[in-house]
Amino acid sequence: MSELVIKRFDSTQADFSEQMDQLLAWEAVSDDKVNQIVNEILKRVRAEGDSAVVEYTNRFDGTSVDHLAELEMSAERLQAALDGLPADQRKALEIAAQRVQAYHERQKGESWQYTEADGTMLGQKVTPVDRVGLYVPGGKAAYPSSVLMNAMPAKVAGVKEIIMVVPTPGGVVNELVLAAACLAGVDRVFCVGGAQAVAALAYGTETIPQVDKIVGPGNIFVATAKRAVFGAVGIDMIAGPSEILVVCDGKTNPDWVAMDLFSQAEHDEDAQPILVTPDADFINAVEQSIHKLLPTMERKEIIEISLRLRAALIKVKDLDEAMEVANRIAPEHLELSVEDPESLLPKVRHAGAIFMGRYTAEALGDYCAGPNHVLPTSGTARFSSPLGVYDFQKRSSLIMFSEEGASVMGKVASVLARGESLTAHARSAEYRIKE
Ligand code: HSO
Ligand code: ZN
Repeated sequence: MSELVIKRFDSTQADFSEQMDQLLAWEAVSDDKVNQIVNEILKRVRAEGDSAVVEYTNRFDGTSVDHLAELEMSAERLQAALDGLPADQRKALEIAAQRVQAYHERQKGESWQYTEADGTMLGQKVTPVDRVGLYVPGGKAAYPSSVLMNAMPAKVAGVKEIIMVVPTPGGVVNELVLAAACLAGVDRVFCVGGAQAVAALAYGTETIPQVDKIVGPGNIFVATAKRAVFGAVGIDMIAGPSEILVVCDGKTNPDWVAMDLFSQAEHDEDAQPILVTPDADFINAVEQSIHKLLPTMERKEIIEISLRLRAALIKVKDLDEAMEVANRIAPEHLELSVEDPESLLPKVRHAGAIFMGRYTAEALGDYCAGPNHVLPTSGTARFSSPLGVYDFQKRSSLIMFSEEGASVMGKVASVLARGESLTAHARSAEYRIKE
């Protein structure tokens, strides 16, 4: 392959703004062929249930089962996966789970109500989603940490049942994924994947129960299926490739910054690692570190493509301008690798997660800091938030009028209803007006 060249930008260049647009251009793939295949799968699973799921799973994952029940992992099997982990893995998973739980406990929304002078009561009642489906990818992106990050907030919210689906191509089961599912309190696990798994969760089959919301990442077939079943069930966000933006004052060890950029680049050839700094020499230093460290990386092929395609080293005037660039990009992960991160914090408006100070490697957030690692990507941090307990809670409005309140507000409602020519509304309200 040709020499690795990483794009460099300078905010003083006249076309800096257009260059940024190009850098950030990311088309969420939507493919007619994929849509067609997915629609066919959804239709068949909806109509035929178990037998269609079995057929697709045998075809795509190379299994040979007669009944879907054969693809369910028993509770004992999940426990055995947890018990079979090497001690250090188990300990690390437990510490991570504890910290994720403690963090998410604080996110729990509570019901509230208040009473007006005439005795009328208003409020909001918070309830969990009843049943959640958790999609876990097989193969290259099977992350036990993601099982924790998706399942624990649902648990904390009080979701009664979590049904996990995970493809096991060639019958290969990821023990760490099962162990994480056990630890997080996942109720049932089926070894099915793809659009057929999403369809089964959305519509229910004889064996797989219908859920109310489907969360978790997946390939283009899974993402397309999730989009298609939205409405019949809730879904979480559709995640794009991982991103990291490091804002640095030039005083962090350049090897650390290079490795932080690698840490997201290694997820995916399409991942986007960006450095923004006012220090031109530091850009050179980080680039040197990149060239020095890249050959030592296990996933160097993936990292290199990500660096080549989507990375950028951006020189700005000062840290204030760095924050403007960061807000424009609205990155999934924002590292403030500076002396005084607290002074920059008020300037951050759009970021999925903010990692403050030189010691705060983004990787800690991926595993064990406590906050969720399912974060808005592709600039969607402008309007959305990390996956959280609130995604598994719903709110119902509470209204209880006193006789007095019904009379006073009945007059108001009546006027408004007649303005809309809705006389049943008006008369319903008027019945309650006291003479
Ligand atoms: N950084 C990923 C999450 C993850 N990292 C899982 C390691 N394992 C989300 O962007
Ligand atoms: Zn990661």
